[in-house]
Amino acid sequence: MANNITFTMIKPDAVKAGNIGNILAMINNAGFKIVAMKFTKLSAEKAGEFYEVHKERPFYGELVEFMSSGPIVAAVLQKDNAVEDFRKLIGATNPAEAAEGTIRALYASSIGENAVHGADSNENAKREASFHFAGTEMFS
Ligand code: FUP
Repeated sequence: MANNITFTMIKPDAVKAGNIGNILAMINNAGFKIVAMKFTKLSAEKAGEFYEVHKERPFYGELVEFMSSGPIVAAVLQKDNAVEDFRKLIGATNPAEAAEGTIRALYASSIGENAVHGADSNENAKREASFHFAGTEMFS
């Protein structure tokens, strides 16, 4: 299973815009199985920890503020080649550059408020999944 999971969040902008259902439908239709999911809200401290890798980047403060500004949906998804295939489904970080039909092209408004997160490697997928979920909360 290790190489076949990815981690995602439906970010506060997409939750606020009422797009949880649309995004989950796209995830299901693309063949991903939801093996863990929660509707939750990150504290600024938790968001800061999650995005620690970006700590030195100029957008870090805004990113942490945005990601803790409202509820999110966190989920672990299972599929062959999950990380790469999910990155394709969500599209480029900047929605202006995201391919047509991708989640970000459809639902993101800017590079900062870009609707969804997708892990960028198998290693990070595992780390991010266990950051948000206990082993007993995942059902593969
Ligand atoms: P991605 O893996 O596509 O989510 O993109 P990154 O890991 O490069 O960035 C993580 C998050 O930081 C993005 F989702 C949004 C935010 N970000 C900005 O706000 N400005 C930037 O220039 C780059 C990223």
